Amino acid sequence: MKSGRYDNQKVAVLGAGLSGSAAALLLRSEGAEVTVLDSAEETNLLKSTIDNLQAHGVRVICGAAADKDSGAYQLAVLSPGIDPASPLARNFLSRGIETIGELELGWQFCKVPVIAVTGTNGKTTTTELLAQMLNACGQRTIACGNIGKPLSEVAHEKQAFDVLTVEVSSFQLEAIRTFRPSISLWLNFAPDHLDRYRSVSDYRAAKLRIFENQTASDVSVVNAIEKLPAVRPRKTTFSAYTDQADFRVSQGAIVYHGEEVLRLADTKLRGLHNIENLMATLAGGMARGLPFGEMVPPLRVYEPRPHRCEFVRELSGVEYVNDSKATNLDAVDKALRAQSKPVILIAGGKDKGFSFDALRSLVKEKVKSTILIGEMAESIRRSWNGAVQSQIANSLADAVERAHASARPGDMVLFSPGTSSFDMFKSYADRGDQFRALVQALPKGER
Ligand code: UMA
Repeated sequence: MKSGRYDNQKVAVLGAGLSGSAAALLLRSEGAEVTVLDSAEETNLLKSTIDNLQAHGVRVICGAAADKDSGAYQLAVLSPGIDPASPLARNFLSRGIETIGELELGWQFCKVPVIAVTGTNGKTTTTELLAQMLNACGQRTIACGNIGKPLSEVAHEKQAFDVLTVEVSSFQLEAIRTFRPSISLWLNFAPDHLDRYRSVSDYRAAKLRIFENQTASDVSVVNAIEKLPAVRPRKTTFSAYTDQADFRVSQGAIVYHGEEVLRLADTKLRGLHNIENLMATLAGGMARGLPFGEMVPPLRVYEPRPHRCEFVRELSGVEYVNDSKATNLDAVDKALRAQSKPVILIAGGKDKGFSFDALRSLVKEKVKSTILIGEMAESIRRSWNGAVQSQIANSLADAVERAHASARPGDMVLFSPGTSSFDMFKSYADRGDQFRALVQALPKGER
């Protein structure tokens, strides 16, 4: 084997998901002796992943043995979904083993500049918008990171890029050391992930690390409404809510310092939150030296991704909308504000440590009735008691049937859960796919 940066080092990779698998293969190609540890029993992990790791000479330890492993390692690489307080991570941290996140590992092997996109909502849309726009403008890039393809995987590949467009989550930023994007995008911030963080300020502090290693020669693109601490990189601001920003909205268009850049009616994206995603994308492209004239055409043709206020079907005058990607209250807030029709809201899911109280007045204003599902159903009913009529469904299928039975022509059935899906589904995408299939299967003309 050729010599690599981690030759003969013993490295533990925690987690055998997408990040862990990519990190292990990268480290292996750099000469490390790699052990992947995962708390789940082997039968619950993807056989193809384990087989592939073993075929590359990676040792895999699963289940209780992983949590208690006492091997000597020089470094541990943490997958983002693993809480540092979990038994698996604590076993390494308490022994003083140097631990970095998968994002940090991938960064150490990046040969081209990185644009990093964070925010509570809109990260995936903006990362995709940016990547599509940059490619259309001749700057070769790929959308990676939290969006699905780990940075360690991209850094390992031979494909030539000019820049990498990386969606970064708080979980990933939490475990960086030298990660330094040339351009950082801070879209917005709202409470989330309180099942992992002790407080909202801990969650915010993890996200703020995006700026930590940036210097005055880098650029930050930030939402003007956010009260961020002073940061070193040059700043470009945007907002759909104030005029005190470099990019703002005026007379149905995105405007930069008085110059009209993009008419909103010319894009396929709707809602103020999406306008901000477009502004951040334009600011990111500007920091890459692109003129507006080149950036605008690809933004006009961009189609929104599924599960984000996705129109599914109209049946007997009722619109069905899949917003399964709404995994926090801020996302439901934005989805509701974008609607003008009376809404029958299907919400609920895993208990992430926050209550739905904050949505109470908006729900009272916009929602005709709610149908609640999952672990949080009862608690949401209590939060909205007296503001709206609620019923609890015992499955998503039951919820869709109840919505269909109660909706009247002119109504909208909005599936915007407000929390994560893992109590009943594999992911938000699985949850949204199931909702779409249930709605498509509703019979015409029956109620
Ligand atoms: N595991 C343990 N011990 C634990 C917890 C988990 O061993 O205590 C194991 C699980 O058994 C599993 C593995 O860890 O085998 C999973 O690791 P992971 O949760 O980090 O999942 P990956 O497959 O590596 O996916 C991660 C991101 N997941 C999370 O942050 C939860 C993916 O983001 C990302 O696309 C992928 O890396 C590639 O970069 C998903 C996500 O939900 C979409 N992100 C959150 C969000 O957007 O809100 C932050």
